[in-house]
Amino acid sequence: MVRLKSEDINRLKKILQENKSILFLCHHNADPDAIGAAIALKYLAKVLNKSEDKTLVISADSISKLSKNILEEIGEEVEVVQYPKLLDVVFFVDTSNLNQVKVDTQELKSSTLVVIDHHKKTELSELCTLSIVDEGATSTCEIVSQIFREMGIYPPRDIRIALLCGILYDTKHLKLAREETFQIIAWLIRGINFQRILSLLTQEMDESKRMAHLKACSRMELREVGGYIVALSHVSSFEASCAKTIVSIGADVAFVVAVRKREGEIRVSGRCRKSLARKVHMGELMEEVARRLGGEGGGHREAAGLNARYDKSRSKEEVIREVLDLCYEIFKEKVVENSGS
Ligand SMILES: [Mn+2]
Repeated sequence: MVRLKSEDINRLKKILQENKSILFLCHHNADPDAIGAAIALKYLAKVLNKSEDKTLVISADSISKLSKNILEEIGEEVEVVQYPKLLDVVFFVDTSNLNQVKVDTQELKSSTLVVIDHHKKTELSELCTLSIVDEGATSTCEIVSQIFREMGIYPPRDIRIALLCGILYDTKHLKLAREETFQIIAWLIRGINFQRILSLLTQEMDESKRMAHLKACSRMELREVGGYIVALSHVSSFEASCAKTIVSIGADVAFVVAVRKREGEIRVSGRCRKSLARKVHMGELMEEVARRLGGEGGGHREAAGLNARYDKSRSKEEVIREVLDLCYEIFKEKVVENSGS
């Protein structure tokens, strides 16, 4: 079961009942899990607060293609904007870190903050009045579905479609599902065609993404440490997808850097095989690399990332080299640290 404290459920209910101006904020490039959970939470706010003049807004600085499919299917709207207007209550949905959103952090101080997420807890939780974070849950949609169950509210079909899409997406079409994931799905799916959900989550890969994968592979450098194959590469975008692809074709761990000159930003994505994730936590590793780069990072055991500022006076090549070396060095430290255990 998703571990929800009844005290947290009651506090959530109270926040939704007592406020009529709520922003549901999704992370950058909001995926179906973030969007599904935000849509469902917005619905929950709508049913719990009966006042006529409510302002309930879902916002993200960008949303993924699949998320657009889902929004179109169920006729829901999301505000796509950077630095959204903050409302009395701000929910961080499927978001563990302030770096994953573009918000005015000063202005945040005057809102009541809530985080609902399944990533590793960060200091964002401490800023929030209410934090419902379960690292064991496979998706934020699984947590939100459980909230509905515990409140005794059965969501309408469109909301259940959105939640199912989020669960299916984050479990990689159920490959990562747990027993309780299936229980939640059985509860949600009444009258819904499962193949329809799968088709909403299917799309042709963009040419630009295919190109990024190919470039990441052709630029790849391989190193070995402790019997593990470490792949290092760089692209200008799709770094997460590239890292995932490199692991899928044979590396034990992949670090892919993207330096974005225009945004003045360095992004790194790290992925590793499941067997290696038992030894090295990529989220912790990325947190450590980020600390050295003066940025912020984190994530799951097998997949993690970081953002840091890019000093424009330095060449891109030099920065890429330095960041990849740093990832490799810290990975090596972690492997050596854990090899005795
Ligand atoms: Mn998620």
